[in-house]
Amino acid sequence: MGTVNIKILDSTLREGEQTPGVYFDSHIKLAIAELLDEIGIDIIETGHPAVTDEIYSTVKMLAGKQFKSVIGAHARSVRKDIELALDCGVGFLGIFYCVSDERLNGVFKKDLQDAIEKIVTSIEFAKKENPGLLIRYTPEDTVRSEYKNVITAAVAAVEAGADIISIADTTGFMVPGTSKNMYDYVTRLKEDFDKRSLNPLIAVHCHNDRGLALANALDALRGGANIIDASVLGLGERAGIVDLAQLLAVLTLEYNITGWKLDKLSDLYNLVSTHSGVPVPVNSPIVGKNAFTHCAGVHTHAAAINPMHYESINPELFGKERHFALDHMSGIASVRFALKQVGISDLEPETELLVLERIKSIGQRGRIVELSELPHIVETSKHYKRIIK
Ligand code: HCA
Ligand code: CU
Repeated sequence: MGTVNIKILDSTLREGEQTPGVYFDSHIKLAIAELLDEIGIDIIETGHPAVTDEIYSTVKMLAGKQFKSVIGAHARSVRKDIELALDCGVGFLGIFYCVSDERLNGVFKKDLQDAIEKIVTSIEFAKKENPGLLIRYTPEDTVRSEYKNVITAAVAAVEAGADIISIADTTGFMVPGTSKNMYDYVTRLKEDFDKRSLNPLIAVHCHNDRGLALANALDALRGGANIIDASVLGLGERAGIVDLAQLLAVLTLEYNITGWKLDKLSDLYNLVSTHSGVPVPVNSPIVGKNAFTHCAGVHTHAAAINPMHYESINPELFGKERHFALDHMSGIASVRFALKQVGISDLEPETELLVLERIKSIGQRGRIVELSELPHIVETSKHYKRIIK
């Protein structure tokens, strides 16, 4: 794959806090933002200042830091929300409003023209107050709304001063390769802007209800999207959104995008996991405990000779180490590899076999042998005598 120009927006502090029960204290938000900045994230969406005083103060505090990342806030299309966000001194403002007839008529008792008026007034006001502000407009639930409503509102938003239009798959409805896919959506939207000589950046916000958030985001990228939203652990409403570590991994490996400090991802995930109470799944790509751990004897034997037999991602790229799990599946290659890791190299072959036997026996009882146990297992094996032949 060739090189692409893509920006990453992290929404752990905004969308991520919409995970039921998740709230990050101000100082934890600061610690998370520092890591996101260090990793090299382009835009950090830090919250919706109109929600509480504490969120307002935290957004303002983060906007005042000398980060390389642009600090962003979220706002409804209402004057009060926008004033609060402007007051925080953010460099990015995400404004959202729905455009589907059903939602407008059913929930807001308004029509599309009313909605567009609100959107345009909000954007014009924000741009006038701060001409350097990066403004994104999102037609909420974009992909399930009438396309003619989306394009009408989006064109009005860009003409009013919006720099970015975000395509929100608010309910994780899209499926690559079917008639409802992000590639076609982005392509069509870009063509329609082109026809009007408008050229906003296109962002995509993909929810994970069908487990396809990352696949949809990559499909959108292929269609020419410029910004992808993600969050740590994919946190967000319901099944969440695109997982940040997985996104950065794919972009690094397949699109030759460099410059991110990928070795900081584990610290970031541990921090967010601790303070959100959401565990990092053991089988999570890149950051999961098992992500670079080989288990079955056949695998460990081949991987000990050359890891690439059973790996398509080098753990070192993420500051991680390869492990061989010690359990009932282990073979002698796993044992030798693990012994080397704990600095034991001169064992008699018979003792090695005894160590393997012990490990398999413990594994059969449903437990993994930790590396730290190994020296003690070796020691007891050295003293083990087979008295029944
Ligand atoms: C929300 C919905 C949103 C908005 C995305 C955006 C979505 O939480 O209000 O403003 O770009 O998924 O549509 O997260
Ligand atoms: Cu969302």
